Amino acid sequence: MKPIDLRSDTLTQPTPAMREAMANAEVGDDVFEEDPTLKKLETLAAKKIGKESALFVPSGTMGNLISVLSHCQRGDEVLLGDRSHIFVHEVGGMAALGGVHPRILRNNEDGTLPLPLIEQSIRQTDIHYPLTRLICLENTHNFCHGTPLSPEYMDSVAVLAAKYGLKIHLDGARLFNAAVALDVEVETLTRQADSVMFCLSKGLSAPVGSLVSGNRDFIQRARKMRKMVGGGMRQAGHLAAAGLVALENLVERLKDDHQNARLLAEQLTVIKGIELDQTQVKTNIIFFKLNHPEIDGDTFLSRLEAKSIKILMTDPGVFRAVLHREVSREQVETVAQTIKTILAQ
Ligand code: TLP
Repeated sequence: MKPIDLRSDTLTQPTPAMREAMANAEVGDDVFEEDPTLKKLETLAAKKIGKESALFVPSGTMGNLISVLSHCQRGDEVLLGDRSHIFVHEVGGMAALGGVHPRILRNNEDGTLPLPLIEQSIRQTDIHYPLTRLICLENTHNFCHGTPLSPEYMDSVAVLAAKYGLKIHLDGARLFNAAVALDVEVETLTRQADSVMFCLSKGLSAPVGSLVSGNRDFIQRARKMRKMVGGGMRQAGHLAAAGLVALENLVERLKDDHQNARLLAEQLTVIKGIELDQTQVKTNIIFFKLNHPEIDGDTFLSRLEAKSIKILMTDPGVFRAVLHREVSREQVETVAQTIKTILAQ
């Protein structure tokens, strides 16, 4: 039996339409900028994000890295959240590979960075200090319950950035989840940022790839950085073909994942031994704590696995479940029922 896999939306398999589009894609060598399908995807992405230009990259991690490297010089400082993916989950790439200095600000529970904290963290001109260059935001904020950041919040960060001459990079791995959840145009969440990364390979179900967008100059620098870190691809149009299907056909359905996440949260909240704040569930990601006198985190995971259900333990006793295209409403019911049975033992 195929497991119900809630570890991540990255586990989504390509749809039949994607497989067909990939097989039949017209391709060329993208380092020579001669792949027509890739160009089509980059043009569509730039249009959707509301920027001049876009660049296809193999992963979100690479997209964030080359964005930071394209904005910053060695020794520059970047302001970012202590729960941001770039800080926690990207192997310290900006420091290791770019000599860029991360300055960590404590995230609010909703994924925002407090505005006064941002302002007081911006360096004065002083011979002892690095230069503050960039603010990184994340929307939706994965490890802050998948919360979408509002256009109003993004606007207020942009006002600060403009006041101090800073750039903004948006890690929008799940940007389309944010737009769908808030029922706003994507552009209302990207107009504030100088660069935006979003992923095709999460809820949008494409097998590989992310896009970085920004103005023409920025994308020219990013293209060179991508080559430097080994991300210049050849007949990548085969991958882009799946991305086109994702952007054209799979955005609207993200609301089904959000509905399923709410349903799962509703059903888990009432189970004894689970601590979950339903009001925090706004997109496709749920976090909950296990508080059971006899069952610890590892036992819980292995009992779930024995029933063909997979979730992720992100900290001892803390779990993340991510809803996606391959988890149906019926399977949500099965997951909740199984958890109830395990914890009743
Ligand atoms: N997130 C993955 C894991 O790395 C944790 C997941 O399962 O959620 N930004 C954000 C906000 C992300 O959530 C991720 C992936 C990335 C960037 C990196 O994307 P990839 O995996 O394509 O490098």
